[in-house]
Amino acid sequence: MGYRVAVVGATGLVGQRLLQVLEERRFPVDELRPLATSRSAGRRVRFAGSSWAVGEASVAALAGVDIAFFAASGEVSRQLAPEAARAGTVVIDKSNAFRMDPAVPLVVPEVNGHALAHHRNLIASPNCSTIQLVVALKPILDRFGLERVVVATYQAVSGTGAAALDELEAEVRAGVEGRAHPPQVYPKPIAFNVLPHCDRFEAEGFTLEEWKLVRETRKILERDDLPVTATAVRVPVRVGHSEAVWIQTRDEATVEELRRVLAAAPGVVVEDDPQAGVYPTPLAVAGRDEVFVGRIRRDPTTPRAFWLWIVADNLRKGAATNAVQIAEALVGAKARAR
Ligand code: 2RA
Repeated sequence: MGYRVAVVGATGLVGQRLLQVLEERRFPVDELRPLATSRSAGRRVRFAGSSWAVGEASVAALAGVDIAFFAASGEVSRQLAPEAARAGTVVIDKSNAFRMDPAVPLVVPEVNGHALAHHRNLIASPNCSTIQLVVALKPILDRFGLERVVVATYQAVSGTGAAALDELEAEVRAGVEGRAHPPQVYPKPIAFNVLPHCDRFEAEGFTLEEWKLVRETRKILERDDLPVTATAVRVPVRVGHSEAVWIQTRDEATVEELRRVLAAAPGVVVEDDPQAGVYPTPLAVAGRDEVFVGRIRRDPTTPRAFWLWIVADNLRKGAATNAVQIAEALVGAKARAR
C-alpha cells in the first residue's frame, strides 16, 4: 500500500534532498505532489526517473494527501500546515514554526521516537544542528547521565539555502581573482572568513540559532533542567555542520566507555583515531545519513568532563533524512497496528 505524498518547498535544497531520500529509501509513494510558493511553482523536479511539474502550495493542493513534508519557510508552514493536519494529512514540518509547541512532537526517531505516539497529524523535525547533537548525546545521557552541555557549531552555508551556496562560490572566485564582491547573503563576507552570527540576534546576546539548540535539545531529551549553552558559527563550507561539544556526565566514565556507547548507538558512526588522521570532517560526511563522532577525549581540568567532535550532513540527517525517517516510523507503526 502506497501513500499520496506532498513535498512543500520541493524546489529548495532540502525539498530536493527529500525527493532524493524518498527515492533512495523506496518510501511507498503512490502519488507525488511537489509543491512550492508561487515564486517557484511551474518549475520541474525529478523523482523516480520522471520529471514532475511543481504546483503552487495551497490548502486545496494538499487535499487528500496522506503525508506532507514541509521544507519551506515557517510562514508557509504556519499558513498551510494546521489546516492540512485538521483535514487528515500527517504533516512533517522542517521549519521552526511549531517545534516548541507543547502539542507538537519534536522528533529524532532514534532519540525520542516514542514521542510520535501522541501526534495529532502535526510533527516537527528539529533544527539541523540540534539533530546531530541529540543523536550523539542520547546514548551518553542514557548510560552515564548528563549534567552540562556546551556547544560551538561550525555550520555550512547550505543551511542558509541555495543562494548562500552561490554566494560562497562567487566570493571565493572574486577573492582569488582579486575582485571586490560586496556580501549579498550574509552581513559580512563568508569566504576566507567565519561569522559568529547564524540567524538573528535575540535575548541575552544569543542568536535564534543558539536558542534553538538549547530549547530543542532540552525538549527532545526530555530534560528541561539540562544546562545547555551554545555559540553558532557560519563557516565557508558547502555541506556539513560540525560541532565541538563539551559535556559533563553525572556518573564517572572513561573515554573508552564513551566510544563503546557511541559506537553501539543507532545512527552514530565513531571515527576516532586522531594519531592516524581518523576524525570526521564535513567534506567526508556529505551525502551520508549518519552522525559522525570523533576527537573523544577527557577534559583534564574538570571531573567527569569530555570533548566530542560531531559532524553530519545538514541537508540529509539534519533535515531530509530525519523527516523521511519520521514518516517511516509512522508508516511502520501503522502497519503493525493492522
Ligand atoms: C542554518 N540551522 O544552518 C540553520 C537552518 N537550516 O542556517
